Amino acid sequence: MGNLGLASLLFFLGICLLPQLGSAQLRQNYYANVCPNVESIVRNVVKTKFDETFVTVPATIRLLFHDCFVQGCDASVLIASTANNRAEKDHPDNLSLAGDGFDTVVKAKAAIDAVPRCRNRVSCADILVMATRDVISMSGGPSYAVELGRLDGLSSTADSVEGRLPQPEFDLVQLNTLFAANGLTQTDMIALSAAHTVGFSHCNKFANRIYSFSAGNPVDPTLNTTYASQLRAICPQNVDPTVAINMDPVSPRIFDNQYFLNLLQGMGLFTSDQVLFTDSRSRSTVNSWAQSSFAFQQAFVAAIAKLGRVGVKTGSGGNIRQDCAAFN
Ligand code: HEM
Ligand SMILES: *[C@@H]1O[C@H](CO)[C@@H](O)[C@H](O)[C@H]1NC(C)=O
Ligand SMILES: CC(=O)N[C@H]1CO[C@H](CO)[C@@H](O)[C@@H]1O
Repeated sequence: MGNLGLASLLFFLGICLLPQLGSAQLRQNYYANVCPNVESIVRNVVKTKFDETFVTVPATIRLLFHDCFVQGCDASVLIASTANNRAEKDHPDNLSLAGDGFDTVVKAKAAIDAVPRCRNRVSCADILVMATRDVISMSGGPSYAVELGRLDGLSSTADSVEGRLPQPEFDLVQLNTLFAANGLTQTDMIALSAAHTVGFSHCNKFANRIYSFSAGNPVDPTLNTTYASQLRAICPQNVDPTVAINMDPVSPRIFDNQYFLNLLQGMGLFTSDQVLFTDSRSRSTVNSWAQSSFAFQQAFVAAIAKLGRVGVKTGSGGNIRQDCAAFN
């Protein structure tokens, strides 16, 4: 190879590596030397918890999403509030952060720390990433390798949540804007939204679509009318605020591409779900993943790897917590 060839090769590599800079320290098998069995230790704990309750699946996945979108994937969402600090998890947007997600991480951390060489060597942020990978594959979703090497963050406040999480009333532009701020494309956003193929929602998150959509049009016209009446039956006005329903009414316990098939039928639960099909700028992606589970899985694996790189802490920006719910 001549000098010109070498120069252009280096230039090309530079272009390829540039976008990865902030997360260049993440890699697969990061703990191979310090805690070689960490992935199987986590998987065993997650399997036990999964066998106890299916809620482990959605609870863990949503916890990772909220962690990464608020101050980066740094386990800031796991910190408990104290007398002096109202932590991230106590922001009202956390309401369906079911306790089982937190419990999964705490139990996995205890199992890791029971192995002397592993004790306090694996970050809570990485445990959450591994546990999420495991619940997804256990519920029928894709299996994938995870990048590790995140540190745990040094701050967590309820105020930091403000404006960082998407709202169920969001339209396509609002969704794209927020995801882009986290380095994610529209394609990534659509793939990650399919996490709503498992889990629950409280009635108040979509009540506007079935009771008070607009003047003269109480029901959102993009909502399937049969589905709308089912939703009104389960969620009457003034319903008990703790009532929650499956977000995927067809296969609520399988991490599959049914989410997209539902959108084709007007059965997306939130405006932010249904808009992916009603807006022509995202419809073709929804159509193709409704047709191909494989194509969806490939896109999801790529997108969740990118999600895991958001705002990763390194060096003096973080540490490895001894207790995932408290700063050292
Ligand atoms: C695209 C914008 C998104 C919006 C507007 C949104 C909004 C919501 C809302 C309102 C709920 C119900 C919360 C409740 O009733 O308390 C929910 C649940 C859930 N979300 Fe999202 N979400 C979005 C994206 C995501 C992403 C990217 C993921 C993960 C990759 C995710 C995973 C989940 C899961 C698993 C649940 C069920 C939680 C449970 O059952 O405990 N969501 N989401
Ligand atoms: C509404 O949903 C039902 C299945 O629950 C389906 O048969 C019907 O085609 C859907 N309607 C529309 C307009 O998509
Ligand atoms: C699981 C969890 O931490 N839930 C908290 C969410 O925030 C509300 C207050 O907004 C708390 O009461 C919950 O305990």
